[in-house]
Amino acid sequence: MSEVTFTKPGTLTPILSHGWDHDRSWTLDSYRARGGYRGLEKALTLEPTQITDMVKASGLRGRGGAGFPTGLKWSFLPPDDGKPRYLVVNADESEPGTCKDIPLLMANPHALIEGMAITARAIRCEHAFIYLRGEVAHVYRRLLAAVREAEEAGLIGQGLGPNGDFNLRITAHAGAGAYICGEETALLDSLEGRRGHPRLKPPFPAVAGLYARPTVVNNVESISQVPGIFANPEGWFAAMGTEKSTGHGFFSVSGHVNNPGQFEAPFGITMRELIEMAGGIRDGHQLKFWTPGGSSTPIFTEAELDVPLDYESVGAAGSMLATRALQVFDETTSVVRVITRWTEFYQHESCGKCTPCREGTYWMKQIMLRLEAGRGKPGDIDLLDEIAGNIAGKSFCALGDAAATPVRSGIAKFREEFEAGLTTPARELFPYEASAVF
Ligand code: L3W
Ligand code: SF4
Repeated sequence: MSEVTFTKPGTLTPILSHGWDHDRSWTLDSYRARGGYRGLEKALTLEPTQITDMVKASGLRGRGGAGFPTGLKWSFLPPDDGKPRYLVVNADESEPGTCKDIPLLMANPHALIEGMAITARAIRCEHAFIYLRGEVAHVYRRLLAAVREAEEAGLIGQGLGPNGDFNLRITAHAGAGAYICGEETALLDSLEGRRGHPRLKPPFPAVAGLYARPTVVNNVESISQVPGIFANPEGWFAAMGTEKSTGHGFFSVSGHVNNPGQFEAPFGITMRELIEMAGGIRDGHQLKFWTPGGSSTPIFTEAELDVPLDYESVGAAGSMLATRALQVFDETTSVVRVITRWTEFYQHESCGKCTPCREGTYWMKQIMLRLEAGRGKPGDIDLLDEIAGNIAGKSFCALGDAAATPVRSGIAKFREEFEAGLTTPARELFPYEASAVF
């Protein structure tokens, strides 16, 4: 099989995606042939605090959306009292446009298992969980097979390591397909067998998480990055990316480009470069808007194409890097239609626990549907903006903010299209056939 090649060598960094096109890349044999499990071998010779310190020094930040420093999160766990403490991997990938963890799990599940073993060693955990999005039965089967392979090869299990004191059991659990279960505390409720509702924080999971015990919750990509930090020379990870957003990650380019896909690159790459690597905007069309981090982040336009894609620069430009779900929309797209679909999604996924989100997402949906149909009422746009303003910052968890964000950002950047929705249906201004990608 050929190596992965890219149009711009040196700009992309196929590390986690290295070998994705190898025959049966997901097997233990293939992973080991690519150097897999060398990081764990090294980590097992270190003290837990040394492992955490190395992850801190790497600058690795959470890849699930918030970008919280990974090593710092591990260090929040209270001292070991001999009772259980847990690692939970958040594999409930569901944010619209976010599609990096599932291909990673399919092509390279052992990177996650090795990363879990190193993390477990660092936080002195003997039972770790993977909470997987419920709809992806094929990924669940692959994960179960990979965990079994690692057990049979003696990489995880009981009495392992140079001193025979490394014990780890991994349980993969499939959820039931609720977006809210990607919120870390709702995930923990769901894993405990309850309905997934966010918990009040603090206490953070690091102090009282699964079964009220200290728990680290990290995203699939975050944990899959850990082996590389130990298998490579010191400073390797921190040398990539920018000063505060170190390393590399997946940039998932979807929508109106010629070759959508996963592009693994150092932080600080720009959208202009990524669109070029994705074969450009589809032929004969121009960029209209894009999302830097999925549907929950303020939208960008051509003006932000050269913003370095790192947490600080995207934040300074008025949005969030979040999950690096870069959805591209060309001039055939109705902003109102896209935001209506996202609003329907958030309304459907709202868990109903708090009033601003439960009621507000429903009202926003009603207005967005009217505007999409060209039957908006006078005052609808200001009302919509006001409702979104009453959800953002006033809801119990981040889903409320997420629902309000695209609405407010759409009105701010494309108000004329919302105004057109008072009289003209989106399907007349932007025929669906013209904007469809597939
Ligand atoms: C201990 C403290 N731990 C913070 C931990 C906290 C969590 C992490 C980040 O949301 C974002 C959200 C979405 N002691 C701590 C502490 N922690 N202070 O640090 O916490 P937080 O609250 O900033 O973020 P979060 O609740 O984890 C994640 C955004 O991502 N997002 C992502 C969506 C992605 C999906 C998907 O499909 N993968 O849903 C999109 O925008 O809005 O801002 O672990 O415990 N003092
Ligand atoms: Fe549930 Fe929405 Fe409130 Fe979050 S913001 S707790 S999803 S109702």
